[in-house]
Amino acid sequence: MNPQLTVNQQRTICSQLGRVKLKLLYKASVHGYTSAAFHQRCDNRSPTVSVGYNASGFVFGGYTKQPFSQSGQYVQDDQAFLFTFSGEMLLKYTVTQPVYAVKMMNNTGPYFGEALILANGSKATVYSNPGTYYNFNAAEMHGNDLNLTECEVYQVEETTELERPWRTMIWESKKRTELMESIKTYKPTVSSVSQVRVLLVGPVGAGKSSFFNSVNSVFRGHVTSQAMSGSSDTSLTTQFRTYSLKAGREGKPLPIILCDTMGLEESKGAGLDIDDISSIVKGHLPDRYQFNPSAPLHSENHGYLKSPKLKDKIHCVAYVLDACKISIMPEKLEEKLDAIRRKINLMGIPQLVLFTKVDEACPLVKEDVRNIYKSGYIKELMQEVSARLGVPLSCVVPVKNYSEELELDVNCDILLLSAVIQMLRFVDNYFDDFSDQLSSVETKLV
Ligand SMILES: Nc1nc2c(ncn2[C@@H]2O[C@H](COP(=O)(O)OP(=O)(O)O)[C@@H](O)[C@H]2O)c(=O)[nH]1
Ligand SMILES: [Mg+2]
Repeated sequence: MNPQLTVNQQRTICSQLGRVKLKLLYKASVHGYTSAAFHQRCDNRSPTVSVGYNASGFVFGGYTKQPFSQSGQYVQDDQAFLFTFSGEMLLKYTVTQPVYAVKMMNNTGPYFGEALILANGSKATVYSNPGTYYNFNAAEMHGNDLNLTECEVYQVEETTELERPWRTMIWESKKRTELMESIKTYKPTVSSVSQVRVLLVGPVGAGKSSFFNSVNSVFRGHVTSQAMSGSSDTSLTTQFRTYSLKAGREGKPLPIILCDTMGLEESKGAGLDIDDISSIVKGHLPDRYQFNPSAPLHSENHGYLKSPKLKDKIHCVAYVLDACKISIMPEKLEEKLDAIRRKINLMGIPQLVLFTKVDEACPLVKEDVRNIYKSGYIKELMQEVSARLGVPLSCVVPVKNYSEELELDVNCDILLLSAVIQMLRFVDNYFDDFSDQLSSVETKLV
């Protein structure tokens, strides 16, 4: 179930209500425009934001802190308000007689004063009567278009702050220097490999390219964007790219290469598929390999490496997932990820989840990245991603990539660098297993 409110609109509403987030409870196009469906999903829930949408493009509704019911009574709420969006701006119409703020009727959707009813009488329509307990201008609020194209009710949830962080992090610039140093001086335990390869896999727009750019920026000392990033519905990256990180502008290459792929798309035959990933992981594809979603890979294709060495293979897979989208992840995508994960498991490659956009997901984190392990909400989301993907919670690492900012921030850097360190630890595990296997083969040969 996808919210129709954009992330920006949700944020704008939340900014009126404190450190909160919105959770979609009821969506008329999914559950029906009936009062029964509305009450079944929304009764006893509070606070809520009810939203109507019409074909003229208006987005409007009401907020109440009182739980919905079917008592037939008015309920007092001095904080209730109606609203509409004017462009990106929220226009608020506060309740004029709080005793009549909300009416708890069993035969309608959300009912504010005598002023506004959404999904009136189990129909996709609005009842609008400016002035009765709320003052608003009808043309401004909904353009006098009283037919709904959608109606949604969201629950307002606190983003809880935990008493103690659940993972320890040191947020000091000395720590950043130490982390950078350990990455620069990292040496794979297998001598034939000088740079380890980490594959980034995830849906379009999850932040794969941004992660490479962000880590590269940390080492450059300012924000850079070498890998094309941006929002687009289908994959911007259609080539397999391997990006070597550098220790500074003219510095030596770091011992880690991030491999950026075309995005995973939920539909079959679009985006990266499981066989492509398998070829990448086995080391068959060269840098700049051009994907063609409609034609499968072929060993005769240009540049295909027939007998890749250990150094060409992938040594760790990172699933890049957007924290804001985890609870609305389409089933098809979940299935695709599941199939990939099984395959990678069989190959014995360590896997982790890079959990991006934690700033967008949680106002506490947006305020200060150091709240990352204090946010109860982020913890819940990380638990959810762990359960959905079947990876242990200890394999989920949150990051905030650089997206709009021009200057580096020491705390963001520390979070990004910690993710890289985690990747290197996972790679070490892989090489450990690998040398164990090698030595058992040698023993057998002897
Ligand atoms: N706020 C925020 N935005 C991000 C983050 N990571 C990526 N973005 C934005 O998300 C969009 C898609 O990112 P991109 O790296 O191109 O995704 P890709 O398709 O996985 O390579 C871009 O507009 C980025 O600026 C993040 O951690 N926080
Ligand atoms: Mg990309």
